[in-house]
Amino acid sequence: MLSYSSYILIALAALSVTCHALSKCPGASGLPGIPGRDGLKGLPDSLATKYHNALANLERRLFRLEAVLVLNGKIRKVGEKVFASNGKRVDFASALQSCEEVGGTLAAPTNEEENKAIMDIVKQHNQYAYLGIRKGEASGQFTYINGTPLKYINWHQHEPNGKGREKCVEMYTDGTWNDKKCNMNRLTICKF
Ligand code: MMA
Ligand code: CA
Repeated sequence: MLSYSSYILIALAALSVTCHALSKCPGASGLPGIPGRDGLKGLPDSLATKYHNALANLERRLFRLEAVLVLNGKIRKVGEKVFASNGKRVDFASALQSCEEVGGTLAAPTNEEENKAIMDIVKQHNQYAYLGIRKGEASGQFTYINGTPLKYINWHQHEPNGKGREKCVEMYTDGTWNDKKCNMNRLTICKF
């Protein structure tokens, strides 16, 4: 049987995970994203302290797990974003599907630092990867999967050259991009 306070603790933990995912955590207590004792309004002091400490502990445990994954080369972190591959080479639609199935999407660099992080994974596997960029049916422009315009590009010299026949984009091992047909087998790299 769970106590009343356990339920609140679980709810707070869930809230914290959700707000981290949305990068919209409630403010301010020293630890980013963890409400301070006085941020837990309406709770008795002793409970607020308990919940604050429990959440701070969860954050330390998450930090530790992520550090191990980074150490082992399983993930790359850039700001709030995490990039990771399942090591599989599949067509564009299957790559996107496997990322979305686990709550991510196909990785698409929005700046040089992200491009480098994704390139490191491409190099690690020595396999070109599909990026989360495709040619819009209506606009004829390359956009992110969600349809928004590109903030950053890193085309290889003379690319894109597909003249509409190459609607997907692959990353080469030097980090430059090539427009490419969508039915090739390319490394899957997801963003979370
Ligand atoms: C291939 C194909 C194209 C790319 C050229 C570069 C011959 O076509 O990968 O997408 O632009 O190579 O030479
Ligand atoms: Ca091309």
